[in-house]
Amino acid sequence: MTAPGAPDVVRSAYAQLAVTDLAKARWFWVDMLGFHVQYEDADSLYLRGTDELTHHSLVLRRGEVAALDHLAYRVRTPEDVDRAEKYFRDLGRPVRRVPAGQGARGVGDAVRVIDPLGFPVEFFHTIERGERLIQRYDLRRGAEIARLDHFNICTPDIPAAYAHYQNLGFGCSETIEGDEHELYAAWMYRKQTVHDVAFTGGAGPRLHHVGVATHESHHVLRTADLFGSLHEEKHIERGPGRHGVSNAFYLYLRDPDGHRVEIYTSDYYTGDPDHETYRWNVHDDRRRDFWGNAVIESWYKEAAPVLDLDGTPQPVTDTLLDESAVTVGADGLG
Ligand code: 4SX
Ligand code: FE2
Ligand code: CA
Repeated sequence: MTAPGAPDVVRSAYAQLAVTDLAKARWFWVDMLGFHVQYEDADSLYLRGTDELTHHSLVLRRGEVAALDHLAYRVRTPEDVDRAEKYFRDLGRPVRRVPAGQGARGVGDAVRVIDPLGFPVEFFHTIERGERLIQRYDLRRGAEIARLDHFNICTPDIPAAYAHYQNLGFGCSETIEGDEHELYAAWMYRKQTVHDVAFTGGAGPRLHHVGVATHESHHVLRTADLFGSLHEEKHIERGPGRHGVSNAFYLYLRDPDGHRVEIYTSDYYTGDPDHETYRWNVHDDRRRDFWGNAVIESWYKEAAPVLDLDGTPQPVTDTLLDESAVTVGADGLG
């Protein structure tokens, strides 16, 4: 249940990543994935998918270290920005108001916080519109990215992450649980898809991946073929495959800085008010790949550091999961 005073979150809206080489990042995200460049200068790239009408869903900015600068959620009304400010202040968290023009380009009045899980998160309502590109087939290329779908974050305390997002009014579509219903992972949403955010157990706060949607499974396969053809197959980390959780068709890639992106398509509608959580047992080998293919270790272990509100990398707390968890499979690894 939504906590009193919590802001009304619409959806996961954009991620801002620090990258060490903007030209290399441009090759990966624009040339290979097909993101549309909405704005660029010497220090930043503002990107969106073809279905998005808002100014950007991904900001890449030049930085000394590869890291997550912040995640951003859009809220329902301008008053929800004020609500977010008060909500996180009352939780005793670091909070900073970011007036229009001082934060990300195109974004209006916003608030940035370090949330209880240690993540830098922005809440905004107002954002500039982009030209409609939905039927600009002539502009499509590479993976033909349509929109941002979700964030996946690493945190050592999955029940705490679940509670925090439940307080923000998020529903839970699916979980991975142990035999005693210990929570190993959860997928939570505001928009009517499987998720806006999911949690991977492990040292945190770290960004596991950004999930971006393409329309059809053949776009996912084509993306893998493109990297193979150019002998850039080192960027392919996991897949293509079919997830158990979410039923999506997927491919995980690593960008030139090691930031992980998931090309994701064909999950399902979760908007009914009585939508029930679907629970996977951690011993079910179909949970993460429906065909039972093993998940490569780097996928469980590697993730990006996150910055604080001043742009300094934050310390990472190790996993709370104990040794016994390792025996049930990779979901128990730190
Ligand atoms: O690997 S999982 O099948 O658990 C999975 C991972 C399902 C959906 C996702 O978006 C994801 O990143
Ligand atoms: Fe994902
Ligand atoms: Ca590989």
